[in-house]
Amino acid sequence: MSNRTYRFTFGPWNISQGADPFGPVVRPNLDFAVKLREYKKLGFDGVQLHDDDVVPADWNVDQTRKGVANVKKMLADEGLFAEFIAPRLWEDPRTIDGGYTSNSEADRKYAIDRSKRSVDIANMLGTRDIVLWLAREGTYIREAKCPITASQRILDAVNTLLQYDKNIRILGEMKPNEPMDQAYLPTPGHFLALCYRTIDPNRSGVLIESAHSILAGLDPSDDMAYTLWHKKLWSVHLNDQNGLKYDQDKTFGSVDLRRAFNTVWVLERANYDGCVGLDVKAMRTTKVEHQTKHLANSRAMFLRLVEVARSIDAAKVETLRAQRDHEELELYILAKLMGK
Ligand code: 3MF
Ligand code: MG
Repeated sequence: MSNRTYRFTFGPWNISQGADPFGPVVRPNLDFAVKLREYKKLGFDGVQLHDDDVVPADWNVDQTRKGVANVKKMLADEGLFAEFIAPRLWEDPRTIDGGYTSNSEADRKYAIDRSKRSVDIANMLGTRDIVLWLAREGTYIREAKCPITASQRILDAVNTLLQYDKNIRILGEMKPNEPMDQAYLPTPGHFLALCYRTIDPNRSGVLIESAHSILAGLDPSDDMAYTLWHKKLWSVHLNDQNGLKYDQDKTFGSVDLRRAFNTVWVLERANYDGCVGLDVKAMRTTKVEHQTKHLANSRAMFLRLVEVARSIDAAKVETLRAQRDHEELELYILAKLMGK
């Protein structure tokens, strides 16, 4: 078992105002600069960013260059690095029915142009990773789009970006539903298959979010193990999820400790060397003075589970496996999780 240290990251959207579809904000807005000052205090090393977390999407080239330079300095002053840029393609009116898979040619062009601009921002901030959460690439009713054409359009979009910049990497962050009823390429496995069809499979991989796998009825640790085996797990969004409902982004390990343990154990055994990203939301009831606790707690849970994983007696596990004594193996793991 390794003794390496992990690099922790999260996105500024993880310090939020607590609005939900049924009620308004319950905490004041914090400026980006104020959020950045929290990172190191909370034990984090880097920042995950949407393109418009950095600069507004409608700024021209010159404004964008100056704005990005300003954010680059803000990050440097805090001793933080930018992990990735994700084009936020789901809020603009032109992507109401998807970007890459929209039926409108003009909307598809907007989505591609905005994604290319995200690549430019990534370059200026010194990161080569572009994350694609394909939020609206799906349908509310099956008949709304041609699913066969949609697959090709997503591949074309990824290829266009790989072609646009010969250095960047594309990481698909797949989620089976929400906001759409059904998303195209709903799981990491789906995107993985697409990676091998791109013009550069070596620069095509995945980011796996625990809650997204759970929403697809899959185990996040198995999803991660499979993509690690492909050498294509380049980032993670660790969190937790209480069953099949809206995407909850709960504190890592808070619902199913054993599932979280298995996630950490897999990352440890595979020598995962990407960032440990957390995509977690504070509960709506959280007071303003506690609004970053979910981040600190998720990180602490991860590190506690690393300790547990490193304390597992691999020889004992092998013996129990060979004896097919899964009852004893289960008790061994449960006892470890209870600190016994
Ligand atoms: C939605 C998500 C997204 C992505 C983010 C960065 C807003 O379920 O997980 O969070 O993580 O867009 O890719
Ligand atoms: Mg996420």
